[in-house]
Amino acid sequence: PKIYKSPFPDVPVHNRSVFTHLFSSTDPSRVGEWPASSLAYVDAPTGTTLTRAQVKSFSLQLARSLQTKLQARRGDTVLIYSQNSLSWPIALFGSVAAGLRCTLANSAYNARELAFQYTDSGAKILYTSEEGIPVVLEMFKGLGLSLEEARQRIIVLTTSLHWAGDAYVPIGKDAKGFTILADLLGHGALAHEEKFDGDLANETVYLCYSSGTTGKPKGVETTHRNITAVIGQVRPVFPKSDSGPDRMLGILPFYHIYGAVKLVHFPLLVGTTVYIMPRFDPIQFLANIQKYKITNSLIVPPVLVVLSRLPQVDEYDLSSLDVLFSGAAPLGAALTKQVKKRLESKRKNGKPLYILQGYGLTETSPTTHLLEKPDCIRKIGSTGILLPNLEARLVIDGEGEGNIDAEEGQPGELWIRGPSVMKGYHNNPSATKDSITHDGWFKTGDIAIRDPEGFYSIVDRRKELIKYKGFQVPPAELESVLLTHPEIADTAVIGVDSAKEATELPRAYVVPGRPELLKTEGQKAAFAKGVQKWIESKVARHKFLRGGVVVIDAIPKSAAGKILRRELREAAKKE
Ligand code: AYL
Repeated sequence: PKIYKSPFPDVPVHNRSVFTHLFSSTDPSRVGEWPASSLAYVDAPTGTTLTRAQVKSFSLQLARSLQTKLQARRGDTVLIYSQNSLSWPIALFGSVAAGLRCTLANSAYNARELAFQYTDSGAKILYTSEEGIPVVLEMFKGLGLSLEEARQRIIVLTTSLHWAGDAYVPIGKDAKGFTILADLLGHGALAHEEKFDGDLANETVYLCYSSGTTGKPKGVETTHRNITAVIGQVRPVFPKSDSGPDRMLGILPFYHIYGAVKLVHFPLLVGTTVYIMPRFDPIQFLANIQKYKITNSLIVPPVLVVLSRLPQVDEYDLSSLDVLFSGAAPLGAALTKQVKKRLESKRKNGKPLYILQGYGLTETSPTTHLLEKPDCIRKIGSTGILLPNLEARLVIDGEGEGNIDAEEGQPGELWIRGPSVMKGYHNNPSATKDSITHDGWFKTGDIAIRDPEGFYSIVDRRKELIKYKGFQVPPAELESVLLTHPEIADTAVIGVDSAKEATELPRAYVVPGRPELLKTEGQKAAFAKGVQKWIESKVARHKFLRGGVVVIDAIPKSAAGKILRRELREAAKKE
């Protein structure tokens, strides 16, 4: 095979747990490499801060209560269901310090979606924000638990809190009758994280959900080594600002591996402060950049659309901004240029704005490729170079002759090997076997081209996955929901491109159960609208059928009964 190696020298891969790697130090005035009093996270709306020492201390306090009050044991799984907040990293690192694995759920999930992940991951304890309580209670009710039983499993992450002297004071809506995070702090602390005498580095620490190349979401087993490796691999390549320490604006959701690694873990390693926003809001985004003199932010392509159009962009001083880093979906060169020009033209300091790109997957923890500052114009549109310690192949299907490596410069399916590739899919050996070869190559399902200088571009997707604004929308899941509609006989879901919003939009093709009732175009359109509305009561927002519902006579399928998505996609492109 034709194996491409990273042009960067390998970085050391440690045999350590996530908690020890990030928080231990021989110097008591430091947490990891950084001063204990340095700010780790700041709540952007209120300005409340958490130092590195506080994150470590609160985590060890929580870890103790998880063990003594909630009887959590090493290997147990906890689920985090909350938008970003200062409490979020404490919940995560406290659980990790107690030896638990964390499964991270989309905070927009409804009770059905949450129940799937809670059950599939084998979680017991569940963290939720106040807003999430009704959904969580509905879920537990559906699982047959009494209110009392449900309460014993819930920890409420009050969304705002402040630090007053020695006390951690939550402010927030009423969560009476529930254990809140603050109740579990201040009852002593573990002296160090829970010990383990097994192969800790190879133990699963996180379970994010991804549909992979096909089917429904699956738990991705991310190990301690995956995480400590990937943050080390990113470190030498990730852009730094020229003007001193970076201040990062955190808008990506922490429950997605992109946010969890780049906003929660990586900043602790490299000494950055993260200004946390509960969710993306365009005006707050601009206001916070100005207020906190933000130097960089990780985004998804639709954020650039907002920055290219929003009139208020001109009202804020964004001159501190050094880097906007896009990932999770394709980013066009034209949009990149437009935003760069608009933001730079307003600057009096003449500083360039770097709009960079990265690529990765939940299964690769996630980043595998990054574009560096000096290449931002020269290689615009490229997702960058392979990170240290990684190897890549570009493979084409040899039609019966097995897998053949593409010629140099030709497209092929990107395969990745290295220490940041997941252990496998949780409880799903067959999906694991389909996606990781016996010699450790992970098949991404993306089609890429590598130029002679080693820059990769993603040109197509082989897998059925749809991406709405960076969020995964597994068509198989929407199809199974649609098939529960009494008037739908068959269905297929694909993504259609929206250049305007820089995203794909999920679209359903549906075969009506009683076609004789839909004779006129008007009747069909009304039926389609009805289905589009109906799905909104069944799934989280990012899965809404924004690309429309199309009534057709039959779904194109192969002889084996597989949906021919490519045919539908090609037809949609011609519209
Ligand atoms: P998942 N260009 C095109 N497609 C992309 C890109 C990109 N830059 N990044 C991700 N994708 C698609 O698991 C691709 O189809 O992880 C890939 O298989 O939600 C799929 O998204 C994976 O989706 C970074 C930059 C992480 C990006 C990421 C993406 C994590 C998304 C770290 O630095």
